[in-house]
Amino acid sequence: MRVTVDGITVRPAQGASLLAAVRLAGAELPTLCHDDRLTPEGSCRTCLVRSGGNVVAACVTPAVDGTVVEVAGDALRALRREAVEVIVAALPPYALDGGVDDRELARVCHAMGIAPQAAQGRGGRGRDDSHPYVHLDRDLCIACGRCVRMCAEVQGTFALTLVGRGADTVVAPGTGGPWAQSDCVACGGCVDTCPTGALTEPGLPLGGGTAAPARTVTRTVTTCGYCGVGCSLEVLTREGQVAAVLPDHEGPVNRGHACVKGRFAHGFLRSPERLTRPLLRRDGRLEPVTWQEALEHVARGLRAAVAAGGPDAVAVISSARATNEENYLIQKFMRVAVGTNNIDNCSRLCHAPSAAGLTASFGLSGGTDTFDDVETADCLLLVGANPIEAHPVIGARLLQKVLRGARLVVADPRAVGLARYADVHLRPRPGTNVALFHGLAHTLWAEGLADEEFLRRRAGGLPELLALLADYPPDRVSALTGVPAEDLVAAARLYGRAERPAIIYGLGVTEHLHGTDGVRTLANLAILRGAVGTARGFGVNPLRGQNNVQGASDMGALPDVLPGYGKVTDPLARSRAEDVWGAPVPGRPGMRIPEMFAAARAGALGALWIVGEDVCATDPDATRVAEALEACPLVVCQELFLSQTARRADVVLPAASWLEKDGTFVNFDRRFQRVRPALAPPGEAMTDFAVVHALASALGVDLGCRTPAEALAECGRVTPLFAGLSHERLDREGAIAWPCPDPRGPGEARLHRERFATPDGRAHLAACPYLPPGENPDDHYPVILVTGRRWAHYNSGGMTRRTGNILLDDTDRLDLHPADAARYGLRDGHPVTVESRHGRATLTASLSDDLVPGQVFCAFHFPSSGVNTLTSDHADTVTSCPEYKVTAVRLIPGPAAAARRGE
Ligand SMILES: Nc1nc2c(c(=O)[nH]1)N[C@H]1C(S)=C(S)[C@@H](COP(=O)(O)OP(=O)(O)OC[C@H]3O[C@@H](n4cnc5c(=O)[nH]c(N)nc54)[C@H](O)[C@@H]3O)O[C@H]1N2
Ligand SMILES: Nc1nc2c(c(=O)[nH]1)N[C@H]1C(S)=C(S)[C@@H](COP(=O)(O)OP(=O)(O)OC[C@H]3O[C@@H](n4cnc5c(=O)[nH]c(N)nc54)[C@H](O)[C@@H]3O)O[C@H]1N2
Ligand SMILES: [Mo]
Repeated sequence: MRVTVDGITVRPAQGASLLAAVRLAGAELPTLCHDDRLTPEGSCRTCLVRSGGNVVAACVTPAVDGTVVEVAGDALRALRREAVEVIVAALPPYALDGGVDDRELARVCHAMGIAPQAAQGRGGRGRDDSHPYVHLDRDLCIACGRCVRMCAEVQGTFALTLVGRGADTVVAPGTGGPWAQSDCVACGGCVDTCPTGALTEPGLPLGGGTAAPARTVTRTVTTCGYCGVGCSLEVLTREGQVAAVLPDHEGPVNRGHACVKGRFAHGFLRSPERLTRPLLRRDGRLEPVTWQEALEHVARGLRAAVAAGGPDAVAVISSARATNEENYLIQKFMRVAVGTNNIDNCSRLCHAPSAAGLTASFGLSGGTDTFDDVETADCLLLVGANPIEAHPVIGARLLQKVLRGARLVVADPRAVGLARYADVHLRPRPGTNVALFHGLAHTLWAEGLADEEFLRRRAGGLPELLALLADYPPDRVSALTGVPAEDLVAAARLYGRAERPAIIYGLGVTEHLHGTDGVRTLANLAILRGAVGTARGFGVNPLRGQNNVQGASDMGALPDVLPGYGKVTDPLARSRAEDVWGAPVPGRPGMRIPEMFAAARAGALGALWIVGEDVCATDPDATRVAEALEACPLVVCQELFLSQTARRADVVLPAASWLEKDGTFVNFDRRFQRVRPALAPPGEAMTDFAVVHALASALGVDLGCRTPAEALAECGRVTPLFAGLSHERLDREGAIAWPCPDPRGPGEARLHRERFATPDGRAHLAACPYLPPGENPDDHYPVILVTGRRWAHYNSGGMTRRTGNILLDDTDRLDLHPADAARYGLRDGHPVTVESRHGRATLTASLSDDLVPGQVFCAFHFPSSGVNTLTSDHADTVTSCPEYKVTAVRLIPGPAAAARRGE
């Protein structure tokens, strides 16, 4: 297609607008209601051009072959200027004032020579400053609708609308009432796109998608340190403070979008509660000491532990919040300086079953495809994951996909998030996934929806699976899971008949007594359909949790594997590491997290070093965890805050956060991305990298790897998976997926295209029978408690509770069906005591139709409510991942003290 713009010929893509053609030609054409990410609206009349004899708004006029467009010319200029003058005249005088001169409107006015005095409106429509992060000045609203479209077309929350008529039209929350009480989830998209500053975040007056803030501001592009999505963020700092965090429009996963956590929840950085000095317990109290005293104390304690019980009397829980380079260094410290494999990370608590299950099925522990591919699927099977709240940027991308017509099957006991948009919503009883997946597999096979050619060429284990599936006809599965047989069949047909189906899943699959079986039997579905390792579907993809849980595991912060997943029991893998490290590597797998606690309680652990994990708040059966720490002679906790765990430690070391460190994270779809410091850590806090080095020095050990860049380079010499990666390359090229063996070759975002990474090159079907959960209700504990996440807080809440997010959500609620409320005498908004066989917690009852009777839900973001004293020590039989998703409880009206009195 050829279009001529003021005499210049350009070739825009099919379906492009005149505006796109004009931009291609490099002609100057202002816009106000336009944002490339949104459907054009043509309401501001700022982009008027002449085409085919008519004056048209370029943004809404499609380009057709041969179009001649006139942009320059005084008459057109005057028309456009008039349009802007009309808009500006209605605005209050401060609309074009100094502090706001970065906004698009101000820039357009400047370019057109419209003076600030042109703004002469009377204002008086008032502000809405009720929300902690999104403030509205109605007088600056020009009703361009960009915020409304952003909320609908990118975020998918549909929280905003335009109200009023004519010149009085203004944006407002669709629910009416103040912004703070609206459906807004504070992704910040509306603030970003607002061209006038009507919508701003408090602090820095920013607005306009391409806002160029004041010159005193420093910009740092880094990767978000909350969840595993891996959003690329641009951090603006001014005088040592974060002024704002904006989504990076080049971010490969987030593409200019973000969520309430990455975008706004940075207030914790300068919380007065931030740890700034090392603390040492003396006479029962934690007191500030110098780094030297603290490190010498730890070094003495480690030596004493080894002297008493050998190297295996020392253990570390490494942090999935920390960088790859830090995790690499910590595992090297344990293996080389201490001589033990006692290292684990919180992957144990979430996706260890994914690592085990995907490795058994396909040979590698990562998800099988890149999210960009997954998103092009025509049918999504979303299982036990709530990305709308837990991975909001992914949730938003998936939702848009569904709104554009992709079929959606959701399997989740709760009717939350994307379940509202599902073609079929399967609601299995918690803990019955394996039966559910067998039911789906049974139907795939029975209805001829399996890919027999793929199964013959590329898979193994079919006869065993078919023999097992005979026991899982829809009726029986319905009885086991509570899912109606017709829903099961409908879901199997959707997945089975789709051209390019994809499976995406979360903790609802893994955090069970048989979580690994869950992953494997879910993978069966993709194998049966030939929808993995082919172009006929997009495999099986876990939505990994923490910002760097994939990376912490990749770096070998696990008891049984070295960096790159070479087994510690494999002499070849060991010798490769030994060659690089110049030291022997112990060949016996170390302890997993629950084994560390058990060893401590048994008096067999002399020292436990905990880096960035609040085990006393987030590990299950928290009372027993506290007992373990109590019993361990030396507990070292490396933290940002005096967490529940730090309070019980003997030494507390103040750590830098993700906004204060240099390195890399690996996101949920295996992309390495750079992390860059935007600020210096407060007080004497140090990066985990520096702390490990300092501790090694205190023991007289030199770990090498002076810088994070050197650490990643060294890791690449230990394992071919990462050999092609370097900081320098990531700085140059941006995100790179592993496996990446070659510095000149690209990473492999799609796995298994030729052969699977299993020893025989085939995918392995798993014939594991359904087995019931570990926790089961009885007369005393008749209700099933499911635990999981809510959008405004993050895990222990240690960080998000110390930000404005606390104003969005200030308590741990127990969601329950009104029928259960009536049955147990509970009232909405009133305290409820939840008791399990293991502990007791006080929450606030919240009545909701999202739950079925007999099942209740809560998060664990407020440690003081004690949710993890309820959860049991039942754990996945293969990987020890806790059964967080099933706990039998009873419900008693009133707070715990009252409940006790009533006993
Ligand atoms: N806002 C926010 N985001 C987060 C986090 C956070 O704390 N807050 N944490 C991060 C971390 S560490 C992780 S691992 C991820 C987790 O992200 P998700 O895996 O999405 O999180 P969850 O809410 O724990 O669990 C997902 C769903 O599993 C469902 N479920 C429970 N039992 C079953 C079952 O038996 N079968 C099926 N099919 N479904 C079941 C629950 O109802 C729940 O909706 O989120 C990350 N992102
Ligand atoms: N009931 C229930 N419990 C659960 C779950 C559930 O679904 N239900 N989910 C589990 C899952 S999936 C996970 S991943 C765990 C998460 O549990 P945790 O890992 O314990 O939780 P977080 O709050 O993410 O972070 C832990 C601590 O790390 C600190 N921190 C942050 N960044 C850094 C850093 O760079 N360096 C250092 N040294 N410290 C840092 C924070 O201050 C915080 O106190 O919770 C688990 N617990
Ligand atoms: Mo997690």
